[in-house]
Amino acid sequence: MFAKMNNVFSLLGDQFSGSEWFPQQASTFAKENDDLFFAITWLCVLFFVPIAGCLFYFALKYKKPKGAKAESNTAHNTPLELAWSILPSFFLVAMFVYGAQSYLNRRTVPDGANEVGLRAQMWNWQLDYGNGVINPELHILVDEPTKLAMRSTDVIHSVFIPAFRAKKDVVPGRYNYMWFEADVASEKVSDETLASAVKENGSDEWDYDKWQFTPDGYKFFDLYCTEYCGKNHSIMQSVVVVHETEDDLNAWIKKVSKRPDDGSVSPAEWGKKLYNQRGCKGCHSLDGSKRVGPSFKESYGNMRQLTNGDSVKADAEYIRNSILEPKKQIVAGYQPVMPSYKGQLSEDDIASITAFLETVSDYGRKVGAEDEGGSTTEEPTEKE
Ligand code: HEC
Ligand SMILES: [Cu+2]
Repeated sequence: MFAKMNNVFSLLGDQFSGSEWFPQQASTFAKENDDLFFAITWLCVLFFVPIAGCLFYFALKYKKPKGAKAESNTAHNTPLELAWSILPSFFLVAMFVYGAQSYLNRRTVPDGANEVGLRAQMWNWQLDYGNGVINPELHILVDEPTKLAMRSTDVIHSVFIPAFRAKKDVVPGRYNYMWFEADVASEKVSDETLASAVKENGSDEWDYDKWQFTPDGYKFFDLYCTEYCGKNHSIMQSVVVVHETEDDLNAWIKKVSKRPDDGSVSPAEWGKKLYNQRGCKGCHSLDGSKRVGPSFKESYGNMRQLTNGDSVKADAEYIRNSILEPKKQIVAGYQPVMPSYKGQLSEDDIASITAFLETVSDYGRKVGAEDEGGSTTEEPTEKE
């Protein structure tokens, strides 16, 4: 009977799950999810309309004039009452069975699923592809199950990929997981389109909203945080790229894994990329404004007042320590909330970030411009 009902649900769902209502269906869960949702919705409408209709009809029909005596009516109709109790209960049981089946399916990861680590933190996503390769974008394979092994470093976040109809909370202090199987691959835009977008976008942060494809030229699905997690919750977004072949996926992983050996990307450029991609940006501005942490405009080369009363110069060593063991030296006026990046950034990454910080600090290389005959700048320590 349930198999038959399934067809009915699917048919009902098909009629009403117009693509204008919901985002594209791009995973094996999507159709089942939408069918069930619309079937239940329309079933409820089907019951609601006659019930509400009768309510109004009887209210009017049996309306008594003011002052009339109310009379009790205990007559009842057993077959009628049995019918309207038992018949709807079949629908309720069916809803439960299909809902439970669907839920259990989502909690049971198929054997051999590809695993990607996910770390949520205020306010960004870090996807871990193993071997120290971490990137804010989620890249997976089409027609293969992917399992996300998820954790949070601070508060409760929630992963939501609307096109996959997949959503799960990420809770600090425990591992959680989810899985899905994408069945629509991301298209790649033409090389010309990509080249002109890269040129127009400039070297800085990539504008995903504007281009609707990634800096590597892939169209993407959205990934959101859907659990309010603080001030910048709304920018806690990323993208999912579905690759057609394993070679294509591996080529991408290789490309983002580290600074190219050929020297085509300078340490400072790489450092800037990491600043944008690895969550630093959410807490550290470049323009002097105070976010959760101090602005990088006043970090490198500046004298730092610590909460324990010490005063240290923010040199390369200090910056390295700040990144690997942020809780050891806390800058006065800030909370010890920076997560450690131990094991997440290579030595070259840290050196690159340091090089980048040097270029953006008022106390860094800008000042060093003197040496190259540039305009004379004040002594770093005199600036406030
Ligand atoms: C959740 C917010 C948060 C994130 C994300 C974060 N930081 Fe921090 N960071 C802080 C706070 C708060 C401080 C000041 C307190 C302290 O010293 O720990 C700080 C301090 C620092 C300092 C010392 C700055 C100074 O002027 O003394 C450096 C360097 C630094 N962070 C680098 C980074 C880098 C690099 C990243 C990214 C890879 C990063 N931070 C990510 C919050 C954050
Ligand atoms: Cu969040």
